[in-house]
Amino acid sequence: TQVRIIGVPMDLGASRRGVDMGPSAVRYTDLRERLVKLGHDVDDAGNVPVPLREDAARGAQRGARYLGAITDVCTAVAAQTREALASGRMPVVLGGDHALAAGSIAGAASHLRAKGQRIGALWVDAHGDLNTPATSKSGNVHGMPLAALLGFGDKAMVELAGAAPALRTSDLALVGLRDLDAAERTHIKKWKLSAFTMRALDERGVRSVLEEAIAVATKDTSGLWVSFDMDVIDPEEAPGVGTAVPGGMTYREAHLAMEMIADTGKLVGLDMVEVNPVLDERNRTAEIACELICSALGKRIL
Ligand code: DIR
Ligand code: MN
Ligand code: MN
Ligand code: MN
Repeated sequence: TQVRIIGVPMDLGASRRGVDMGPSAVRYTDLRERLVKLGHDVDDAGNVPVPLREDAARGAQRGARYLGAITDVCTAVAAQTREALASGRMPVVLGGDHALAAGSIAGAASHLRAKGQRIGALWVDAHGDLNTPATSKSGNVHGMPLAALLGFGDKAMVELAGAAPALRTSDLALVGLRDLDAAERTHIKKWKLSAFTMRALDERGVRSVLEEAIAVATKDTSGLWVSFDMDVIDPEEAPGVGTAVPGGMTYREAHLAMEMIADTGKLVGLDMVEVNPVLDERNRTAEIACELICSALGKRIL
């Protein structure tokens, strides 16, 4: 596969700082060489420019801090993922806070839409990221990108890559949920989303849950995007994340999920987000992120 690494050193969407260093930390694990060893042709587009927090006030509004600046960054990210796909390359987007996915997936969706096709997505995250500026309690935009992709929230963000919604509610599955706001629970019901919590993973196991989640995201769609928030992994194993929540997926469970995703042969792009080197221990969380990307791109033990 031809792969393109795209860095998005953005931490504007979160209150805790440091995920802007995530792309460096993941590159530091020799991601590119490791993907080349798997037989891929890999290039690195470098980083999408992100304004400093100190300069990002433009467009700030109550309910969603730095929304204007984040929307601009996401627009650039969308252009990058669209361009990568148009040139036959699979985008691997390194974050950065999860707000960037409002751009990456929208760009991929617009690429497919031009061919009369739809994107499906797996949102692998402890959180739903289903708030809008009207429902968010934190004002953090990294808690809103999935709602925006589904067509809910700030108009500029919802429409940043053209026709909205970028993603249909029926073409999405959320996996690994364990920390939802009341409004997000309401949205899951109202929008009839396929949501698989940690309880589902505990009761049914990764194999069964991922089979169903993949079936949802690949039914009637022509490409699968995986948006992977590292906080889905248990913080005992992956402490370097923006917003840690106890009781997450194990290292092995996450690998199995990625291996199953690789087996579909339908992966068109991947976000790996919320790696926070400030809170990490000797880069171990970035190291896991790199290994998970390799598994999603076909690394096998045998
Ligand atoms: C919370 C936390 N639901 C919010 N979201 C996080 O701020 O909207 N997402 N941490 O990654
Ligand atoms: Mn997230
Ligand atoms: Mn999260
Ligand atoms: Mn579907």
